[in-house]
Amino acid sequence: MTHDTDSPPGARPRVLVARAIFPEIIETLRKHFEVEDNQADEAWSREELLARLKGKQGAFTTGGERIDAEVLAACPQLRICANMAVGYNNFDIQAMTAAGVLATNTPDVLTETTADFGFALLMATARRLTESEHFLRAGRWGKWSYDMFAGQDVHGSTLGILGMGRIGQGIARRGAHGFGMKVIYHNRSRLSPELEAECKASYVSKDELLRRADHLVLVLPYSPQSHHAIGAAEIALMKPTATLVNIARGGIVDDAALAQALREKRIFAAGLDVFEGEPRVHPGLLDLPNVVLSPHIASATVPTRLAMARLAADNLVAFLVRGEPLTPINPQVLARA
Ligand code: 8YV
Repeated sequence: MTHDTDSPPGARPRVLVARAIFPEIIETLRKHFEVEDNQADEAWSREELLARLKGKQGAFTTGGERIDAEVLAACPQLRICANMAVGYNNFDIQAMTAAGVLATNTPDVLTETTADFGFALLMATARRLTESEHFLRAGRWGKWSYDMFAGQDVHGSTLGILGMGRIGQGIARRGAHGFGMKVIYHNRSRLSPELEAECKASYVSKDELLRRADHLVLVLPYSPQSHHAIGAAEIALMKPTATLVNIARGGIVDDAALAQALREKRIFAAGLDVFEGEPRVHPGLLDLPNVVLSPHIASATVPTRLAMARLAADNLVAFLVRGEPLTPINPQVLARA
């Protein structure tokens, strides 16, 4: 598809930055583009986003901006959306490819940081860290007792991983090499024998994963196929002593079913960094002691967030200036350009 270009020849491309971001990243973008940014970080409604995106060739997005056929039809000049996230379920890739709009994401730069956090959440969940801290802060610690905040062991236990991409492999390595865990996984495709050996991970069916895991970590991408991949029926297969950790996307777990299972102690505990409909959190989760909650921060370290922002910005420059994006999701668009 050819793109409308109502800018005069030689004019600098126009780029919209949808959310507040490191000022130095805005400075980089301003060296190459006319930039409209949102440093005030006021939430733009969809109508406002659409209005601001009109006439822009590039967009710097986060997981919160939905780019779909409606947006693409309204913005025929748009050529690239650079997502500051590895996940891109906010993009309708099929519609973007059909419209000749390139999509990029930020793989690799957040893998280890996100795997660290997944492990931290697993540990906090198994060892009841936040629940016990709340107890202490509330002045309720009066005496030692043999079963006070007794949790589940992490070392030597069976670690189940659903979704075995880069982050899943990072978690597997931490579990196998650092904590002597037995690692089992399920994924759409099986890893190569070399990678399985490196991660010390064995491939199993999803049912076997649910039945055997002492700690189950979800690291799969969200799609209509993975919607409610963990619901009441799946939770029913898990051990009553098991923990469930979700650092993938809200919507992969049926939060209502999980809240009920946790309330009835059908599994031991859960650690959740992502939620259906976030930043709203299912009210049934909020008053439960056996769930550790965090506000979608698995990639949030200063160096990693900077690296993600830099890669998103570099994708805009590399594509709009040189025609060569660094981490394209739909490179078919390039062949047609
Ligand atoms: C982002 C994430 O912070 O990379 C991802 O897929 O979920 C997080 O690292 C979030 O999507 C905002 O862009």
